[in-house]
Amino acid sequence: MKGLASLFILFLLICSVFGQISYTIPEEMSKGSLVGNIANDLGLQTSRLTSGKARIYTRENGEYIELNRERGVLLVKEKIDREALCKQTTPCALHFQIILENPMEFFTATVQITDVNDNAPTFKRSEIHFKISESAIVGAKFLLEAAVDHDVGINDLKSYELKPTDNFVLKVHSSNEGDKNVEMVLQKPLDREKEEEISLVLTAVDGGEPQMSGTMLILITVLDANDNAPVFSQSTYKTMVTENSPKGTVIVTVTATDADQSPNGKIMYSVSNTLDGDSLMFFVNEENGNVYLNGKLDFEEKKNYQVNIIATDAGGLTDSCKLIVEVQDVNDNKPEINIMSKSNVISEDVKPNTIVTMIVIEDKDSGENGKVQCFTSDHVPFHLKSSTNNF
Ligand SMILES: [Ca+2]
Ligand SMILES: [Ca+2]
Ligand SMILES: [Ca+2]
Ligand SMILES: [Ca+2]
Repeated sequence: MKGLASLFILFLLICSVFGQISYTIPEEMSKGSLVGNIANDLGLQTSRLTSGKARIYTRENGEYIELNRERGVLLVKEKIDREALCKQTTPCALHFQIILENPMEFFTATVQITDVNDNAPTFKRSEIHFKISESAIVGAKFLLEAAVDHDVGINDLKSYELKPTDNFVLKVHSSNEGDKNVEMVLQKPLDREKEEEISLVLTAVDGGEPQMSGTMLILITVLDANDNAPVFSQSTYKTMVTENSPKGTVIVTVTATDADQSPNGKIMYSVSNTLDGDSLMFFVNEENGNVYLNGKLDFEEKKNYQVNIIATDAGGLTDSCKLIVEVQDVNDNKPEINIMSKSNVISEDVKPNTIVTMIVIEDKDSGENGKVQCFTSDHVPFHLKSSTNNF
């Protein structure tokens, strides 16, 4: 093959006429399109092309161009795709010879193929997923995928755009090899409680006319961090309980909420210990906040209780509320009669309204329940008279 080529070159050298012609056409021209009027440009008659059996000789590049001897023109024989022919190499050109016989002549022809913006920048994937903690710090970087544009020059990839820009900004680094490294950088902290799913669109545009673009969807799932403490719906709960309520009675339900996701938002309730032992009288269900009576109340002994109830999330953040329990009296005490002094013997001539005995009446209940009325039996020669309180 090499021998043949050398022979051919030698043969060409023997033919003493040299000429050179160059055309420039855009890629993707349809079959039959005019490349150039070669007869005119080389100063040849079309009859000479016919008689000389003018033909194209090419050793590579396939047969993209044909010679029409009758018209003396070069035509597109097969649609040319610059990208397939030259990839990223520029300039892109077809080189061939036009050979004539009788006498033998040859001309060197070059057809330069210019790029048309017929490729949009494309991403390998249509979407990309990230899971990012809401505690991620500002400046945290996330590598994205670079887009590829098969065109060259201004028709190649020009820039990127990321939208929306609420939380992230785009950083594009160009390496020495010409590759572009695309990153998104956190510029405003995420908040799962506000936005749990974020979608962004990365757009790559080229510099062609008209401009072409490609997009990639960026889906971000914001992972929860324990950045919210539980909050009680009321800072103080007040309730009234009758003193005869049995142990286990639900006296109130406290509620706290936590904006975080489970387990950071899972709340456990507890009664805070107190020095005076008040806390022992109540018990809270750690899951639902129901507060139960945990002992026997006695209004006469203690009329109100105050305890703190704590809500704790799984991460140890807390809130507390005050629970004030007022004990209500019930009539559970009989009046008690105590005789303070008595005269065992009364003279028959004693004068009316003489005090014969002193009685003290006591009822431990209060209010109406503690009010006492005293009566004597009918038909006795005595009557009751109240002096001071209870006497
Ligand atoms: Ca192109
Ligand atoms: Ca392009
Ligand atoms: Ca929390
Ligand atoms: Ca959170």
